[in-house]
Amino acid sequence: MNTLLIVDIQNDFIPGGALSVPEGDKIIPVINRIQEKFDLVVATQDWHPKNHKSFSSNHPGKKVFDKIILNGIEQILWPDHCVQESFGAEFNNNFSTGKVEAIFRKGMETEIDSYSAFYDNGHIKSTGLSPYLKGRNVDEFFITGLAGDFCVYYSIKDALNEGFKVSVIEDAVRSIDQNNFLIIKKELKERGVKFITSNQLV
Ligand code: VGL
Ligand code: ZN
Repeated sequence: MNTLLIVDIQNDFIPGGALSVPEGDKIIPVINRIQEKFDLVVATQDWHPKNHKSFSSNHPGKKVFDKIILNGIEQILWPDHCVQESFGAEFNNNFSTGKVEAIFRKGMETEIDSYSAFYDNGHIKSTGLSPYLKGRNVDEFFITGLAGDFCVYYSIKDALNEGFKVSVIEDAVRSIDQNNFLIIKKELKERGVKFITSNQLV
């Protein structure tokens, strides 16, 4: 089963959004174009309650991008983003979702953040994505989306631990910090992750 995972193509991660990823909009036409090459397309959505503890606004005296320890785990404090049922949490209108068979939401527990499509950052709660993919006989998948240095990266690490093989479609990924992504790329390549461009898909 040729499978594509599309991470967080939501208004808040697109330029103009609350936590915008530089050039985040540029990957949408690529993602739209390649979906027809896949038998199974799955997407994720960051989906926070308004009182989520990853928001600096819920920590008086703290600023956006400050780091704190939240329930024993290092946490970057973000601007309010992807609040449930807000415009910012909606998929961007230019993103074609017709082929998306299932949507996995994450980040709903107020006390813990959840970057990965598979587990929260403390590995306490599963989203159900791993058993879903295994139930569809998927043992490898391609990944695209936002942000390369957070949700895409954490999703890949969890996927490797779950035994999946992963290929990153690099022209369909953008990061909050491109330098971070280059460091991540080196680490993931050493762990067997392939990096390709969309024109290499058959
Ligand atoms: C993300 C930071 C906070 C992401 C989500 O989708 O990469 N980053 N929430
Ligand atoms: Zn988030």
